[in-house]
Amino acid sequence: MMTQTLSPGTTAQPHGPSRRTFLKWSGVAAGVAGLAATTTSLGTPKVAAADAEGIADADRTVWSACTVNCGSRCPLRLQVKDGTVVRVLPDNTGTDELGNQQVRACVRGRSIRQRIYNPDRLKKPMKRKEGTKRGEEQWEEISWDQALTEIAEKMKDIKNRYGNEAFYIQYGTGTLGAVMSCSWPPNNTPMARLLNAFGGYLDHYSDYSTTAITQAYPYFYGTWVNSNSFDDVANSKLQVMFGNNPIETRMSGGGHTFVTQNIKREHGVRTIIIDPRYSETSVALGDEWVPVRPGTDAALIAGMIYVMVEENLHDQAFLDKYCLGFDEDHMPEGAPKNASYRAYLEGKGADGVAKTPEWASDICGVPAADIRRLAREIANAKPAAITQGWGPQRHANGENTARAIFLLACVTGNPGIPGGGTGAREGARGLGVGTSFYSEFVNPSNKIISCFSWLDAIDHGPEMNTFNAGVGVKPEPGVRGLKIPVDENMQPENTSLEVPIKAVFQYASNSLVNQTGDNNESVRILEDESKCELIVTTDIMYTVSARYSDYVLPGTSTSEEFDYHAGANGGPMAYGIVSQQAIEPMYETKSIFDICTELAAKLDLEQEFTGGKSREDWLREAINGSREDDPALPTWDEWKEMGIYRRNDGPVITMKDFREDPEANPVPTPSGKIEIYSERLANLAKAWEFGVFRPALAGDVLTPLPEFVATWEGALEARENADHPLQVIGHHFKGRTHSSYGNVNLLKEAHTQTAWLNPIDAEARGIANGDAVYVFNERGTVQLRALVTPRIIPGTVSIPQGAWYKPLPSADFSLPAGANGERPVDVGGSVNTLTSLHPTPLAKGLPSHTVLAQVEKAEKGALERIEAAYYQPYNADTAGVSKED
Ligand SMILES: Nc1nc2c(c(=O)[nH]1)N[C@H]1C(S)=C(S)[C@@H](COP(=O)(O)OP(=O)(O)OC[C@H]3O[C@@H](n4cnc5c(=O)[nH]c(N)nc54)[C@H](O)[C@@H]3O)O[C@H]1N2
Ligand SMILES: Nc1nc2c(c(=O)[nH]1)N[C@H]1C(S)=C(S)[C@@H](COP(=O)(O)OP(=O)(O)OC[C@H]3O[C@@H](n4cnc5c(=O)[nH]c(N)nc54)[C@H](O)[C@@H]3O)O[C@H]1N2
Ligand code: SF4
Ligand SMILES: [Mo]
Repeated sequence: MMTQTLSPGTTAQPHGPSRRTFLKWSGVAAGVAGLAATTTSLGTPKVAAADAEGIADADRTVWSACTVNCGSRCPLRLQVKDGTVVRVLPDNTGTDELGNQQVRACVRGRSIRQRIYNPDRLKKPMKRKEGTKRGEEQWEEISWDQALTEIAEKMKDIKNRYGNEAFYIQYGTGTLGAVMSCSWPPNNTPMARLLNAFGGYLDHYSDYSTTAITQAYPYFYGTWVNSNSFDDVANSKLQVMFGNNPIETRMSGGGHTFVTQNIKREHGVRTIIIDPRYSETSVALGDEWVPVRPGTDAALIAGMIYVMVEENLHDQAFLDKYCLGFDEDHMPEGAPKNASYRAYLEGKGADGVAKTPEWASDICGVPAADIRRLAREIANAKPAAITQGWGPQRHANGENTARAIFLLACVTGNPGIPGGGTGAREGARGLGVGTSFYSEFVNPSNKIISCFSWLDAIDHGPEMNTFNAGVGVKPEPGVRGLKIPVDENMQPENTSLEVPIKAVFQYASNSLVNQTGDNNESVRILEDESKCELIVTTDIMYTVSARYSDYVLPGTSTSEEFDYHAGANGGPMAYGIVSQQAIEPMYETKSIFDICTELAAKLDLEQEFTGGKSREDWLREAINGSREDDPALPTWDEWKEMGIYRRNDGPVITMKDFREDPEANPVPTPSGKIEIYSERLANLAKAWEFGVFRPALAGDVLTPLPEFVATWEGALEARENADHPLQVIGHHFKGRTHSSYGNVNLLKEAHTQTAWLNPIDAEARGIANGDAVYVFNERGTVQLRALVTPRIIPGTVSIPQGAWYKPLPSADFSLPAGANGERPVDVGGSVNTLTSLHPTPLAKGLPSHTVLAQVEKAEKGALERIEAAYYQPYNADTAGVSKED
């Protein structure tokens, strides 16, 4: 295949849904003069007429924020009239200058009214009716008092029978951008404070974003490091992005989008994007797109480094001074012979294969001549900013891919200098606002599992330990990831779980079903209530995950609360937002602070939970207290007025101290150097067990070097698998933040859920742009529209992740041969209907972008069915709700 450069104009667009035209509707509404706002329980209040500065006779304009987990964080000015949000205005402070920029909300934040006033909003506490199964959606509306009394009783009972390590706080990022309503990390959530007072809970390490890379870091750089910030690319001769798509994943106008485009415009730095897709970032910033098969970056990198070494273009001085493991002269004592990266390249290692560009090309799909050319260009551009997004590591053996990209930055001598970088994701400036609310109680349990292991811990917790499932002990505060203690000979120690997870608390999370993986299998495990006995979900929406819960508690949204939100923009600007409550809590919703306070009272822990302070007391204290370390910060009262506070702290140059003096400032690896060969990984590899709970698969291996590993359902298996020959990835998508905003019709119309398919693959299957297709494997089947586009490498399909799982009985479909008729058909198009729960080897993390499947054109009439389901609310009113009052 050719390395190609596309212009955005060549993208074919499928026909959008035609049943309703929300965009047209909103266009008309905006042209009408005067104000009319009415709230109904179903649907957004209708608003007419507003100019850029909003509606003239609104009662007030309130600083609020969009705080979902897109990695940006945007202030919103909500105009309120008669207790209703009638208009959403963007930031009107700051300038167009880098470091002082306006933080303009993206298309999602601007449509937040459609989330506040959404038909899916949860209104009252609900309980699964006695005698019905999880997922049957037979709900009883109950009072808050009854809900919290029953939950407290069940908690006491579970604690008596299993102890505190049977309690789990589910991964959830819907409000991670808040302080008092924070949803992640678990130990920074109100529920954690309550559970700590109650005796503790089983914690998790890492996150769904970065499980593999988080565990790759300790064995390479010793700890998590960022790369330099994007504004420092002004000092670079070349920018290389591996699976990094900030234009779509950091969409805020004040954020990475602004910074990257500003630098590109001002400095014209040549930018190479390595991605299976011609991403939005390729469109906006890319000078060259290098289409790579998913999961094969480590092979591409080995091929490039082979050329660099062959032509002596690598930075040997950097490798000698700062790294261990590149060549045989720089290995830890006691390492076997020919275990260095150079030996691996030269075919002297265990596999006996030289990592020539031809070898790499066969795996990754980039022509050998291009690999040679890219190797020369990247090595000769001094300095070069090499970054990775988190797509490359969200794969089976993504740990090695992450380390391979770090390695490329090291071989070219880039860490620790302006214009260079570490090969990690870009750094950013932040403000140090913190609260003691979450640190007053320490979790009495020291055990920790991977964020992705909770279904295993429900299913077979007491059999899990460090070696077979990555159970670990908590690292020191401030350190991310898993700690595996080692003895004096650097041999790992084993830690076991004692009890299964029996109670799951899920807040601002749709990870019970939609966001974890293998939706159908997740449902199967959750349906067995002898396993997990209590599932409590607090959300603003009636989500897929709510459907499989025992108690569903209606939460308030950001517009119904006040809070602090830390911002990050990939550049020199540090900022934070103080939001104000714009409207009264809708229906019977409550904030998570109030829910936990009332639950604490039922457990006789109210005083411990609140510490005798109100939510506002805690927040005021957090902000005013942070001024002791950083006196430039505004006071709580000042910040409430100004909404957003920003300042220019200059570019981030990561590992500068280490670069300047590695003896005085060693990295926290055992050797104090960057470890290209990791002795700890070599030792772990001997102790690690695969195949205990599920069959061991290709790629389940720990290697001391950042080698390419051929994995299950990877690019090489795709060739052998006649039934499921296509690789499937699920990129993060502008229409949603995961599943959040996934039920906003305006956004659904503007950004239709489609499966990206290359014309070569489409033609071979008789599929035209806009056709309805099945995408299926043995784990499940989705039905959605095809987007036939040269913007994706042949052999790969991308289904944007986060769409709402909508399973329908497969008997109602004409399933293609080879699809699993035992499982339903998901007409919502959730890529997690296809993904696997098989964890990555070291981190036990998400392999979300490692999937094989087949695509076939769907039967006549399928398009109509998809359209019918597309805008249908998921709401509880359509489920079997019995109302007591
Ligand atoms: N609009 C929007 N923005 C978001 C989110 C969202 O849902 N919507 N989610 C937010 C969150 S929580 C996170 S963690 C981040 C996620 O940010 P990322 O993890 O960086 O996002 P992805 O889309 O998974 O991957 C980035 C790119 O990697 C590519 N890719 C996939 N596999 C490979 C591979 O093997 N090699 C290479 N070189 N590229 C590969 C994808 O095509 C994609 O373009 O985004 C955040 N921002
Ligand atoms: N296949 C595949 N799966 C993936 C990924 C992938 O790339 N591919 N990416 C993974 C990543 S990186 C992540 S971070 C996870 C994200 O997974 P989740 O953290 O589960 O993210 P969301 O789906 O956005 O769910 C957030 C929930 O919070 C709720 N919420 C939003 N705002 C509020 C609020 O103000 N109050 C309350 N009470 N609730 C609120 C929303 O309604 C929503 O149900 O998904 C992961 N899943
Ligand atoms: S989704 Fe992200 S970029 Fe968009 S408004 Fe919200 S915080 Fe800002
Ligand atoms: Mo994420």
